[in-house]
Amino acid sequence: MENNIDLNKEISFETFKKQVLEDYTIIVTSREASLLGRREVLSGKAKFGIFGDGKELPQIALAKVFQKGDFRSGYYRDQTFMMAIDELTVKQIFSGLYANTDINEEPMSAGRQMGAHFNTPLLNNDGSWKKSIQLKNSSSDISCTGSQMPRLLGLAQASKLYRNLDFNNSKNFTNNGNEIAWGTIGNASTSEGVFFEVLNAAGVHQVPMVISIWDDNYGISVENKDQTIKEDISEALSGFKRTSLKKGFEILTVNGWSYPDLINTYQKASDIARVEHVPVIVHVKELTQPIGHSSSGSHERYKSKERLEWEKLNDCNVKMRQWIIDNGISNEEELISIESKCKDNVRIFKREAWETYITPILKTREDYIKLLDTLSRKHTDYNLNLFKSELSKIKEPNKKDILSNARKVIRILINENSNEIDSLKNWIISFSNKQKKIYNSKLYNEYDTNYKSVKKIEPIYNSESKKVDGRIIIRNNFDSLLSKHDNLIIFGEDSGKIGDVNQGLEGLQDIHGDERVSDRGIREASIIGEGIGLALRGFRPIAEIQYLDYLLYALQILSDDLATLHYRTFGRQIAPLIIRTRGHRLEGIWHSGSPMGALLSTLRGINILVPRNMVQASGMYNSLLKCQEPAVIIESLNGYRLKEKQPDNLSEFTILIGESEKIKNGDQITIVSYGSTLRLVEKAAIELEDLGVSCEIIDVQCLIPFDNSNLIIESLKKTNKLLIVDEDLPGGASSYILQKVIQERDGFQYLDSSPLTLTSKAHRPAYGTDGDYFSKPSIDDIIETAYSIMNEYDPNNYPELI
Ligand SMILES: Cc1ncc(C[n+]2csc(CCOP(=O)(O)OP(=O)(O)O)c2C)c(N)n1
Ligand SMILES: [Mg+2]
Repeated sequence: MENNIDLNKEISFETFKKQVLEDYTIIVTSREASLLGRREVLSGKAKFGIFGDGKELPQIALAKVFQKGDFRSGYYRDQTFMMAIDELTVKQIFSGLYANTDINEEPMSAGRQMGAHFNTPLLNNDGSWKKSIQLKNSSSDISCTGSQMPRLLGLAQASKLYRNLDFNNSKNFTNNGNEIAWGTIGNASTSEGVFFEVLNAAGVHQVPMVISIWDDNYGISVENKDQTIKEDISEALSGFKRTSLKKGFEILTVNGWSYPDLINTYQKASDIARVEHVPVIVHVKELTQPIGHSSSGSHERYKSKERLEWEKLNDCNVKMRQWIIDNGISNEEELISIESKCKDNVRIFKREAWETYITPILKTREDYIKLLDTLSRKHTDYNLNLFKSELSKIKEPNKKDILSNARKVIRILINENSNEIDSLKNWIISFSNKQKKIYNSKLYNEYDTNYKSVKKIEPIYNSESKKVDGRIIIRNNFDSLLSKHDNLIIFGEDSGKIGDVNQGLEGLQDIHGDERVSDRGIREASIIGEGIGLALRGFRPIAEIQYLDYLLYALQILSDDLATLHYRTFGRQIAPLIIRTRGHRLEGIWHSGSPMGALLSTLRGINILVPRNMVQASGMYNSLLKCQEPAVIIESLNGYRLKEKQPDNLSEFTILIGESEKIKNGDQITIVSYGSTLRLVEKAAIELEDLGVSCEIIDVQCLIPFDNSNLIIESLKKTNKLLIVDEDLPGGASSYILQKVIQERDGFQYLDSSPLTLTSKAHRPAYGTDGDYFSKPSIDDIIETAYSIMNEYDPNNYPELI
């Protein structure tokens, strides 16, 4: 249904008519899919449905100007657009609704996302990048309203940068930066903070971004009068509008039911953004929701009779139909025939999607029931037929119904032994393992491009290497990295002109240019979004968040978007964004946090690296730039002025991501730590030796991935005692480490005494030296806690200290 036409070319009436009727076919098909989709939910075949009804027509107009190389960052209403650019079929809409887990049938997420969350593949099957310049691209939708905006900024920013930057394979992603990033957002979602944050940034940077606001006057039940100042988002945004003297947005408004106006408006928006790199807002008004917000409720509950009547009359599909007839393009008879064909087609594809979905499940049930029958014949004392009849009478079974039935049978037969029971157990294990691949895989990169592909290269020192401040090492390493990787760009608050607040980028803007090392406004969420979008378009961005404490502003986007991206696209998209920040030991409530537990519980899907010094940190950047992985690196704030030897092979030497490092040998107690507290542990260990305690110190370096070569377990086999020290809250990252060691790696068996964690207090750290001493673990605390473990184990030789 490719519907690109050259809107400036004179065409014959027949060609025009053909185009119009093709467009009409798409909107009618799309509407019918919405109507039948909703019915599938109400009849229980699907769990939840949200559709693009009432927004069909503007999406046809948008699709006409959407070119290869362009990107969409939108939301759940865009099914008509996806159909119009040939990236979504009716069968796929229904496969999504049923949560078919076959990626070939449900290419958006292999059943992981609810329907109507769209994307196009950006990676080939081997994990290599597709040439997005040859494709019509969509970044992957998420449900959180407004969260498509931050990444939209990066998608647009990439075009801006590509106008001036050229690198090895940049032609795979761009044609001189002429690509537009197209955003779509609902009227109510413009109330979200990130919407305004991104708008401001896009206006400042003048990037080729076109944001369509689908305005149906509602956000579920809440009307514009309760959502938006002046009840009108384009009016509210008038201060963002460009003038003859000042740069800003072009703001266009159009009614969503007017086919010719929509086509003209989108042509205009496209020209302005593509050629001039001016961002554009298209406020599409007077849209409707013919079947309400979603399948979870009816809009008759909150819309007045008059509004419902108005929506019927102003339905964009109805108006398009009227326009076709009024302008003599077609007639009633021809349109009825088109509509009837569309309905038939949707019904056929719906049925096909259902058959494709349910057939393998029915086959699984059949296989299982055969095993159950054999089991029944063997164990006649048990009424296993009951299980069979219960399962057989389910008309549309889920995999859960089958597996749960089988697991219950095993429990019933707990006191029996037979080959038949063994067969059923094997079947359960094999079926469950298959499901792991389907539901629990691809949280992290599993392609050959992942961190495991990076070989260890040791730092090389020569005899003349002098010790310098850590920040010099990291700066020189960044300098070398920028020369080596021409698609590397670094940006953040104060990162450009002064080279970051700790001068780890000092002077690098002068050397590498203000496009590659640059300042950004104070807007953490959209700094991260910018990084995500740039990473999707071939750049290797390092997005800098000034302090770890301020990562919280970006945590929602990191968690909802970046962390889920690879998983939710079943490995078809990845954003190898590196987030650089610094944290741990400064002073005060908002400058010394170490909320690692918060990160660990919200950022699964992103690597979390915690270097103790700048050589180690540099090695991590070097490794990450050799592979395709999203990661957060938290540099130690008090590490910039520590003296270290600078390696000769800057940008080359690597750290094996996920490997811990043994810092000191010992045989009585294992102390595990990372980051700034690691140095305290090293100091404490010297005094502990004087007290007769021999400590083995392990720096985990990476929290995700974690201790891949099991250094901690190896150490426990020797010491049989464990202390974990960090400056997160009690129950934070130290408990994560404990769970990994004790439960996941089965470390319990090697312990002779209770494992302990030593953390900061539960409150944010108080200010000043004493605030720190009484809030966070000190050397004294570490000595006493490690010693207490020895005291518990052997009180005769280690008498109580305090
Ligand atoms: C952050 C967040 N808050 C709330 C919701 C629940 N929610 C889903 S859609 C929606 C309304 C969105 O309205 P609008 O932006 O106008 O889009 P429409 O559905 O009308 O096209 C809400 C509140 C959500 N998904 N995400
Ligand atoms: Mg709305």
